[in-house]
Amino acid sequence: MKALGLLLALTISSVYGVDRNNFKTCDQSGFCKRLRPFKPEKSQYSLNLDTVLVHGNVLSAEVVTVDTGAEKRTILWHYTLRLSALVDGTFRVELDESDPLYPRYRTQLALNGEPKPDSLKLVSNENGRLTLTNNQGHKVVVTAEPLKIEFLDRSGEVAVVLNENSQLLVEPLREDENNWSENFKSHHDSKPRGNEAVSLDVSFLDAAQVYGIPEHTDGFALSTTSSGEPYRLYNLDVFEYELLSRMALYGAIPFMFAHGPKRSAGVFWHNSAETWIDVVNYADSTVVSSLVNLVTGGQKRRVDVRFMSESGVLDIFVMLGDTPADVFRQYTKLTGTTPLPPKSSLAYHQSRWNYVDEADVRGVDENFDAHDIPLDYIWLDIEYTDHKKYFTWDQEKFPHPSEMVANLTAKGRKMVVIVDPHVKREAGYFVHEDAIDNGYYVKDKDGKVYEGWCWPGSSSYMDFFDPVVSKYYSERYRYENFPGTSKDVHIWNDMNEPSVFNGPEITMPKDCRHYKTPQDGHEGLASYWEHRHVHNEYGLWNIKSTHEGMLNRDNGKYRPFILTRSTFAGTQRYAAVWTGDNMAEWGFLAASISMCLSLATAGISFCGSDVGGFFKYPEAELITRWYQAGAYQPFFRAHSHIETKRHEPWLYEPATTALIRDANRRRYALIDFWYTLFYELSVDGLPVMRPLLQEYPKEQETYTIDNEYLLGDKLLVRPVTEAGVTSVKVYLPGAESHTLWYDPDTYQQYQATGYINQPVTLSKIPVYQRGGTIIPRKERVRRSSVLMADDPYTLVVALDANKTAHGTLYIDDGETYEYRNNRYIYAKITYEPNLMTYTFVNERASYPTRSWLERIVIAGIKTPPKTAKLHQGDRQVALQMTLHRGNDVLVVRKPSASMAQPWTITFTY
Ligand code: NBV
Repeated sequence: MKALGLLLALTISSVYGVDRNNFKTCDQSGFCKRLRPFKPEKSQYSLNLDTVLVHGNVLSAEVVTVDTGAEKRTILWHYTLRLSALVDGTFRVELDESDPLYPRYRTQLALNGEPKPDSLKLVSNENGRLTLTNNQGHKVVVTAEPLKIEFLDRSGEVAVVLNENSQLLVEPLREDENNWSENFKSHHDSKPRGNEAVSLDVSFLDAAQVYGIPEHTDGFALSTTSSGEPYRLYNLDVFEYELLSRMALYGAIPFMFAHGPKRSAGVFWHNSAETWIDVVNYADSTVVSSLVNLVTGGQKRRVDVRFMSESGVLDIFVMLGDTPADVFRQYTKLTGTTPLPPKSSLAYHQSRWNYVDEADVRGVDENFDAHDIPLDYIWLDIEYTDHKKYFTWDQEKFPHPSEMVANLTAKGRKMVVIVDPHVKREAGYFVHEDAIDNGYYVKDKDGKVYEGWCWPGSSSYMDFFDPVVSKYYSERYRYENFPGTSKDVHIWNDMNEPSVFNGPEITMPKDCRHYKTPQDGHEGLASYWEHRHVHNEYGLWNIKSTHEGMLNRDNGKYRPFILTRSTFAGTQRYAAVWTGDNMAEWGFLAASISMCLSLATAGISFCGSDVGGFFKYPEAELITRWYQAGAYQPFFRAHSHIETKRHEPWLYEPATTALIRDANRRRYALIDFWYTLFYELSVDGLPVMRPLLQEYPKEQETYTIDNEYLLGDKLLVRPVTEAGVTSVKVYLPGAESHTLWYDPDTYQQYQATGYINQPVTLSKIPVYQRGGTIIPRKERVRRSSVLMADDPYTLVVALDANKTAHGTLYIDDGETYEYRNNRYIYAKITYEPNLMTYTFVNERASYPTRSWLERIVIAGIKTPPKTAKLHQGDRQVALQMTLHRGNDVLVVRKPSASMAQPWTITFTY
């Protein structure tokens, strides 16, 4: 009964919208309420200059808090400060108690290994100030009393300041008789260790805006929080989440960057506990001018932020830019980048809660063929399992999973199945029995197995923090343990915030206990971590274990594809992400852009939203626009709620189906472009889906644009997110550098002039190829991307004002790690009026692709060449050319060069 009631509450609501009562405001979150008003005139923290030691790349010193109210200097508490210089202009500041009562939690999985050191030199120690430099020409000035740390850019200007507003705080752990417990609704948090919050203010000088700290539905540029709630980072399953909100959502990535005409800078708050962040942008009209004058002397370009976390050590990375791209690179240096995904995962995915049985799956698969719409993956949601027991199948509805999968793979298609982290507590269910027998579950505050309520009913949760549990869980993905799966069955980890229907804020109680590596002398409270310390990285432990399992099931041969809902810093190393349970409303289509942009800058490029919306039924225009947008977003999947009317592409009027087909075909024609972008992401960590300010950091109009974006530095995309419009405003950046933009369908050329009104019809959204770029296309769209592997290429050369262009192309087998053994091609393609070249960046690498060059389209040509000749090995062939449009588009026909070898084409005039 209880289950049914909950299910009804979760699935049926006449009025859509979040139930805010389920989630804490800052005032209802003990530490946020306690810390937010903390704005002392003077910081209590001061550095003891006699203790300063600089060794290697680290400065260490004792920091004490002094009672600023007392007549005599009274020391309250002792801390240890570490300031380290890391490569590429990154610094790290750590502050922990010198002798804590219990060790404080240090986030474990966010960093991709130990950060690489730079040198740190102490240049001077005078008048209570230490000046240090790294190898890159940055300076750090540490003022001892009160403690303040200033980071100077290469030109000697202060870029970032820590503790300028005296909000540094590390609450010492105390042995106390006090009862620290807190209540929220009917939930009690015993808080056995008492208060242990950490907080720090960060000032970004000369900044026009700050961005990041996903996941929120607020815009890409963050807003001033003084008159409302702070931004909250706490992974939560927020049912029917709302737009333009700073409430917590599924993901929590404590990375933020600031940008202004002078420079960019970033910070990474390395903490996995519940975190709230205040923002004051002095340029906002909501900030009273007396405050602006007081703090900035009337200088409006400055943003102050403040991080407040419930527990952990204070650990912050400061990234000194200079440009947005520099900061993104610095951040992914720390937390890792996205490894190359299976190529097919960049194609189109069809999902629904649920495709109900094997016949249903077959029907969906066949309908895509019948309607000539390409498709790579069909997804199965929770109903495929035997009563929500993951790693099993419903024997009645899915009696032949292997055959079902084989039927798909025969067409070059694949499958994704869901595996949630909650485990059904049912006698006889092997996962549960193993977990009980071996103590694999997370424990409650009293050390007994924690029991929550989720889809299967009574559930418990794997404690992935224990390496034995992670290994056990990863082994569930072995083919022999999960019959019906194969290398072509990939995994969706949902509900991994974790979602607990009857828990506080629909998640796990904070006083639950997790495994901690045993250490001598660590007993009682020191022998486990509380869920409070680790909450935001729980999902990351879940997908890490899944990833390991998927790698091992093939002895490391094939690349796994995983989709996760919960995110933390570092998620990009394992999984793609989607924006969760959105709604079939125009606002959610728009939000998919700002949310994915924010995630992309925080390292997670592989992002998309449920195309068409999860809740509610999308009318024809909305679903059309959503497919058109999704086709240009990294993760492209339609998905919907179990109770919505089915809305697969062929269930609309033929005209709408045709528009959807066209949108999908556009994606497939560009599949090699996408794959190349993801290869480049795996190497440089830079966003695939880019905010305009990344490529045009000096253009101030770009600072708040979040309804259009760039794919790499090549395509500009402006999805239509408004109903019934016949034109949209588009910003074409690059006026100063005389940038040209081309419509990829008509090759019409646009000069960058800032905003234009672009007429639109229902047939497509505005997309522009930047002049100076070359983009690979495959014009023969087939029913899946795999079937297009050997197809020929068209290269679209869009000329810049100097009549030149360049591009890249990545080719490999699309699914294995053989590229690590040099079995790939990464080609540089350049065009100059006399010469076009296709050369391999890594000459030792090769791949025997059967693809060939079918056509070159050169747009923006003024003087057409008279002859063109292909040179490949010993072959020389005169090529035919035709002129099109107003004679400014040249097509070089059938060069027929093999793409497995370099080639050149010479032109004469
Ligand atoms: O597994 C069912 C759904 C899934 O379809 C959706 O994509 C997830 O975000 N899941 C959430 C569970 C609860 C939905 C109300």
